[in-house]
Order: sequence, then C-alpha cells, then structure tokens
Amino acid sequence: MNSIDKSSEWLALKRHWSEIEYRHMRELFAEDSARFDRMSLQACGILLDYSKNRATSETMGLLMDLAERADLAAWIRRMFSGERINNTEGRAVLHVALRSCSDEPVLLDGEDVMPQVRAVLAQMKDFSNAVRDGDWLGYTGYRITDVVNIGIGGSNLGPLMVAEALRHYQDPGLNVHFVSNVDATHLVETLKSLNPETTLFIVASKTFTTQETLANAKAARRWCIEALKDESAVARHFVAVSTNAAEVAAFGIDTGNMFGFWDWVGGRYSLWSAIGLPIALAIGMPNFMQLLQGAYDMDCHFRDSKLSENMPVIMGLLGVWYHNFGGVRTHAILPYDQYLRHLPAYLQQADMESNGKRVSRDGQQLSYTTGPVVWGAAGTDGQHAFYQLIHQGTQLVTSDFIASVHSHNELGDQHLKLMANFFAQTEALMKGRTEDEAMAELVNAGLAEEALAALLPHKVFPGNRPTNSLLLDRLTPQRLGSLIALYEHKIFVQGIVWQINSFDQWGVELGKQLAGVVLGELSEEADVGRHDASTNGLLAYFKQNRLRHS
Ligand code: G6Q
Repeated sequence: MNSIDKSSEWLALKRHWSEIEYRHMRELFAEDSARFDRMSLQACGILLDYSKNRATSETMGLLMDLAERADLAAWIRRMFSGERINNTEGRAVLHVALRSCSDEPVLLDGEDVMPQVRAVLAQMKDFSNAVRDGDWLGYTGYRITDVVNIGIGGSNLGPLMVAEALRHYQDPGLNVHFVSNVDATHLVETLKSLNPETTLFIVASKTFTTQETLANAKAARRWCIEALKDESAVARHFVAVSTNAAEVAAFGIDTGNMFGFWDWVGGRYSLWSAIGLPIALAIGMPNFMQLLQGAYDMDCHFRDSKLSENMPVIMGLLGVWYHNFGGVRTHAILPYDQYLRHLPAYLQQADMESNGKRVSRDGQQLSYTTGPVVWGAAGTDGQHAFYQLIHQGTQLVTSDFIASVHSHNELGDQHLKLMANFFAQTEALMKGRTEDEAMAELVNAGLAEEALAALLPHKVFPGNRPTNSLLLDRLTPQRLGSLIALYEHKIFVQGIVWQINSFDQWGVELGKQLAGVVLGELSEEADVGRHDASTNGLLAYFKQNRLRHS
C-alpha cells in the first residue's frame, strides 16, 4: 500500500497549511459575507456550521482530493456491501444493517442478514413490552421496577449514553442502572437501593468471557439467589445479550433468555443491536425504532451524498486537516445539553479505540499520526473548568459544540441562557480579543496606565480557535440516532484516510490477557518476581500490606 503521506494530495495540503496557518478567521469572515452559507449544511434534522474553521474553499477542495486519493467512496461501498473490511479479525463491519429501514437485503457472503436482525428486534420488542407492561414478573410475582445492565466498554457506554440522553422518554416506573467497573463498589452501591424481587439483570457481553462483566454478573447472581432462596429465580431475573450461546449457558442463564448478535457488530458500534436492550426497556421499543430510523437516515446521507456535501466526510476531513497538517492533538466534544453529558465519554471510546492505531491495514508502521485524544464535558460546566486552556492556552484545541433549538425542559429563559453561552463561546473562540479591544476595555474600566500595561497581555485572546457547531431541532430518539451515526461515519472517514483498520482493538485485548496473568500472582502463596523491578516492587508492597492489615 502506498503511504498516503507521499501522495501529491497530502503534500498539497501540507503546503496549504503553511499558507493558511497565520490567516485569522476574522479576516476570512470579513472577506466573504457568504461564508456561513457556503460552509454549513443540513442533513437529517442537523445543521452543521463549519465556517468557524481555518479553512477556505481551496482547503475543502484539497481535502476532497485527499479523500479521493484514499478511495473513500469505494470504501464506503465496501462497508455497506458487507465486505470483510475488518481484515485483522476477518470480519465484515455491518452495524449499518442493524438499523436498515429498507426492504433491500444486506448480504454477507451471499446471505441476507436482515431476517436475523429483524428476528432479534422482534424478540426485544416482545420482551421489553412484557417487562414494561408488567407481564414479565419476578420470581415472587412482583413487577420489575429496576433493570441493571452489567457490561463494560462497548457493552456499556452506548446504552448508558443513550438511556441518559433520552431520559425524557423514559418510563418513570422502570429505572435503568449500569454497572461496568470490576471495582465491587460499582455493583454494591448500585444494589444498595434495589429490591431483588423487582430487579432484572441484563448481562451484556459480546464474548461472554470478559473478566469484569462475569465477576459482576456472578456477584449479582449470588445476591439474587441469597435473597430469593432458590436457584431457579435466576431464570426470571437474568437475561443475557451475547454472541456466545455456549458461555451464556455455562454461566447458568437459559439461552431462551438470550438475545443474540453477530461478530460483524463491533462492540463500540453495538448499541443498535440487542446491546441496546436496556435502551428499549427504558424508552420503549417504538422509541428505540426511532433511534434506528435516525441512524438509518444518516447512513443514507453518508452513502448517497457526494463527498463535498457529506456531513461525516466534511467533519472527518476537517479533523484530518488539523491533526496531520496543523499538529492539533486533541478534539473536544462540548454538548450544551445535560442529557448528552455522557456523549464525550462515548465518543472517546468510539474514536480512540477505532483510530488509535500505529500500523496501516497491511501492517506497515505509519509515518504520520492518527487518532486525536477525544474528551469533553457538557456546557456550561466545561466553561467553568477547562475552557480557559482552549481560549488562551499554548496549544490549539478543536471543538464540536452541540445543542438543540428546543429543549425538553423550557424552564423560564434557561434554555436561552444556555444557548447564549453556546453562541458566545464559538464566536469568542473564533474572534478572540485583540490588544486594541482589550486596551479599550481596560481604559473604560478606568485603569491607571501602569496597571493597564501590566494587565493587558493577560486580557488578550488570540482567537482563531476552530469550532464546529451542530444544531439539532430537538433531542429526539431519531435525531440522537442521526447524531451518533454521524460520528461513527466521521471516524470511518478518518480511518480510511489514515489507511488503518478502525474496527479491531488489540490494545483492549491486551488488557484482558494481562489482568488474568497478574491475578494469579495476587494469591498469598504465588511467587512474584517475574516482572520488571517496578512491577515486582509494587506487587510485593501490595501483598505485604494486604497481609498486614487483613
Ligand atoms: C469495543 C471493544 C470493547 C468491548 C469490551 C467488552 O469495541 O471491543 O470495549 O466492548 O471489552 O467486551 P464484551 O462485550 O465481549 O464483554
């Protein structure tokens, strides 16, 4: 594979960055009154304004050339047509099939996967209706009031984020909880307020071998049996979501209470599958179907729009622009929506696990960087925490600001206050405050000359800080589906340009192996000493102190 950084398209962008680097967005706006019209677009009920970027029409043209060099359009077709593009695991990447609302078949090795997808959706519908309507009762005949999803990583972050984002649509009679950490505190604190007779556990694990999930599931099972005094209670209080029926049965969950999915669904892309069962329980299956509809809308936009009018393509390429040509290393996700407060953590996994790769699809060490550090928090909280660095720090941070025109909670003028902050921040990040403006302000405040000179440099804001603004009409299940799919496809676009496999996760697998080895050495009698001096020392200290204080 020819390394993309040797291509003429890449070199053209490199030259172009050196031309544009010192141009201020203030100038770009002053020169072009139609900039917003040219650099914004709408799709699936989402407005993307990308005009507050260090980019011109020429930049966008050069980025599109790079996408063509990377053969992006063909790779999009490959994903949608079920090719095994996850080459290191020999798997297709078909999360798009999970939300297909079309009658067209989705073929994998010549076989339509849609009948299986629809069968699991029907099973989810029956089950979630039964629990929500009180037809599925606990072992002692009580209605289920609490659902605890036990899963980690991709089997936790998606459902957790969506259930919280759509809390407005939740049935108040059914609370959904999420336990992921192997630190028992997570489970213990969650169970404290729950009644075993009315609690249903979903054990969610694609492999059903993940240490954290199995440890929590076993502890939950003991908690249930101890309270209900009968092993057979498990059948009414435990269901599983997995691709591994044998391990589900070995754990003691009836496979009749199992919801399946397939190896062509990556963990971090699985909330659309049965991994979304806690979402369906929380908001009801019609709303879950709306979530899928929204994702499908974005899939169609991504698959069918030309690259220059394609929202995920534009966002992905702008990310490449800053990362590879501007040296920007971190990207902030800033939802001005309390319901979306878990979105940064969700996208952190989606992006960093997908694109945190150092070799190309064919195993060559890359000569350019990939995968920004993704982080963030809900506005306005973030403004009172880390925005200082974004405004005045020494490194350039790019950000996505996300909000809705209408709030589910229009309390007084609070939504207007929230949105005033949203608009003011992106404007301030773009414009900054020049020395003259800062000076005028200090003069107005009546500062004496000496104090003014001392304070002036601190009051200057360079501006020219790039932001994307994303405006939804309202945070509905459908819009949320489109928003998540937008980011999934953005990540895909970047992975293709970087020539990497965005769909494996060997770094996660490593953690799973290593913890198992060390666990064996933590017993009293086991020898420690096979590691480096630091690890040996830490292990010895830990074991001695456990003994001393036990
Ligand atoms: C996601 C990753 C990873 C995975 C967890 C849980 O893409 O593969 O986060 O989801 O490690 O794995 P299981 O679902 O197999 O328990």
